[in-house]
Order: sequence, then C-alpha cells, then structure tokens
Amino acid sequence: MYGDGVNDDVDRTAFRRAEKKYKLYYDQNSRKKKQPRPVDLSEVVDFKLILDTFNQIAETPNGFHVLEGEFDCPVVRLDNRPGFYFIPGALSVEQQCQWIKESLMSFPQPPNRTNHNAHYGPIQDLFASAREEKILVEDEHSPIESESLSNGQAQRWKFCDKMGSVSLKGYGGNSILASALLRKLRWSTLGLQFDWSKRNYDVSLPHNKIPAELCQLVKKLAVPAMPSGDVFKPEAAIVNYFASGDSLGGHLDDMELDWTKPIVSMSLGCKAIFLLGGKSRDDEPLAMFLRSGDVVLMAGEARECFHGVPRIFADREHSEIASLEKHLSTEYDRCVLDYITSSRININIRQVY
Ligand SMILES: O=C(O)CCC(=O)C(=O)O
Repeated sequence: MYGDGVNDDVDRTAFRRAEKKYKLYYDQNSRKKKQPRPVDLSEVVDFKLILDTFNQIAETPNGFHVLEGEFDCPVVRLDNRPGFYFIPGALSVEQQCQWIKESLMSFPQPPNRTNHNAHYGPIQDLFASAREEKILVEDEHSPIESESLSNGQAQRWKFCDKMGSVSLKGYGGNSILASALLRKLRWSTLGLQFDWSKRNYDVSLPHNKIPAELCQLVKKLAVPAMPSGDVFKPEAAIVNYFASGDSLGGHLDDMELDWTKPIVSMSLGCKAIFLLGGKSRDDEPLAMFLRSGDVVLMAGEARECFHGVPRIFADREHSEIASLEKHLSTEYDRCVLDYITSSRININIRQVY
C-alpha cells in the first residue's frame, strides 16, 4: 500500500517530481541557520478559496463544481477526476478536537496495532504516559506469566516513572521516553487490522469494531460518493500521524474488495499538501491543500489513482490551526495542543468487503 519508491526510475515520473517539488528541504543560510527552502505554491489548488469565491460570486474555476443541497456541507467535484470529492471544512472545530484526542488517547490502545508493535509489542496508555513523563523500560529479567502476550512472548516493555526506571535499568535493559515514542507514532489501525508485511487485512488478528460515533459520522460523510441507495459500512481505518518533515509516498489503496465504496479521509491539525495523480505515476498529479476539518472521498475511478502527502506545514505561519488553539485551552488539553501545533493526523476509513 505505502511505498516511498525512492529510486532512480521512480524519480523520473511526474508523481515523483511533484513530491520532490513540495517536500520540505532545508537550506543553510550564511549564519548557519537552517531555513525551509522556499517552495512555489501557486499551482496548489485551494478548495477553501474556491468555496469562498463560490459563496461570494457564485463562480468556480473551469472544471470545478460545487454541489449544494444534497449534503450537510457543500461538496466540490472535478470534471477530470471522477470519483474524487472534496468537502472543505466538513468537521466543526469541536469535532476536530474530539477526533484529535481520540487519535492520541484511544486509537493507539491495544488490540489496535501501531508502528511500535513490531519492536515493543502492544503498548498501553502511550499518551497518558507521555503526559506523565514516564519512561518505557525493557525488563529482561522478570517477565511475569500473567502479562504474557497472545503470541506467547513475555511483555518485556513497561512504563515506569523515572524512579522505577532507575531500579530497572540496573538490570541492563533499554529505555525510551514516552514522549519520544509518541513523537515516533506513525500509524495505528482500527477495526479489521491491516497487516503491512502481507499487504492485506488479517481477520485473525484480535480487533475492536470501529467506534460507533465514528461510524455514524463517516456514514454521513460518505453519502456524496456512495452508489445511490447504498449505506457505507466502516470496517477498518488507518490513522496516520505526521510530524514536521514527514511525508506519505505515492501509493494506491487497493486492498479493499469493492472500489465503488469510497475511502473517507479526514484531516486534522496542521495544513498539508495532498497529491492526486492518475492511474500511472507518469500522469501529472494535482496538488491541493488539506486543512484541519477537510474531508476527502475517493471512490470508483479515483480509487485507482496514485496519491500521497509530500508536505505538512508545521510552522505557525502556515499551519492554520488557530481555531484549534482556542478550543484546546485548558491545562488538561495542553499536551494535546503541544502535539497538534506541530503535527497532522489523518483518519481514513474503509469498507473492506
Ligand atoms: O494523509 C492523507 O491525507 C492521506 C492518507 C492516505 O492516503 C492513506 O492512508 O492511504
């Protein structure tokens, strides 16, 4: 599903060239200070601007159409991208805050898997442990029977406060700050679990259903892209976590059975650039901004198109998350705000069968 495709051949494709154009690179100035290399954003489609202009003067650029009335919010469709729908600002600020919190606090909880599973096994309470400045410590010498994992391996990594880690480190184990692990969180999977090594859903893996409230929301958001009379069934989701400088290489999402059903993709946190290519990497991709609260639907032909995220804007000037800052103002929310001011989260939900 995901491939960075960094090799000479791929480098020559239109998709790869666009990825390189928008990716974050740093220049060193004369005072040896790292500065983001300036990038020409004049060709990046801004759906918010398109909608604002439509609301003011009822005009859209050639090939773009605003569909009103059939759905809660206006939906933008493109003539030359059948199956692709963009819903600018589909999520209220309250909804954005709610799903940012869920993405940090509950979505990475076992049995959902994350990129950390391969190395540490299932990790409980990562976000709370980061907030409490805990340390994950490898306890090689005292595996407790009742804490054995389902695959028979002993649970060796445990969160400790700093004092606990000092005594455990005496046994020679490794350790890592919970806050560092949170920063390295790259993905978690909800519902049916995706097995990245086999590039398929592994129904034998323990899993919880997608939370009911998320299902309800997504069924509604999917409507503009659904075959008429059909209801979307949210069965699996991938949550992507992006820090400054992170990107998601061009890929296809092709492991679901029925491509007439959309992938529902929600953006949260810092603004990003999304590339929507064609069926070949040689097709020139369309670059567009994704802001917190935007929702993208990809169904039908759009399911066969390469897409990726070459850039997130984690700096104050461009991240466009001021409204989130106002809503995450309590002391309790401070850790969430600290995280999201320099990060982006994407929740994409799929019907698998
Ligand atoms: O982060 C995004 O907006 C896109 C995510 C995506 O393409 C994927 O997870 O397949």
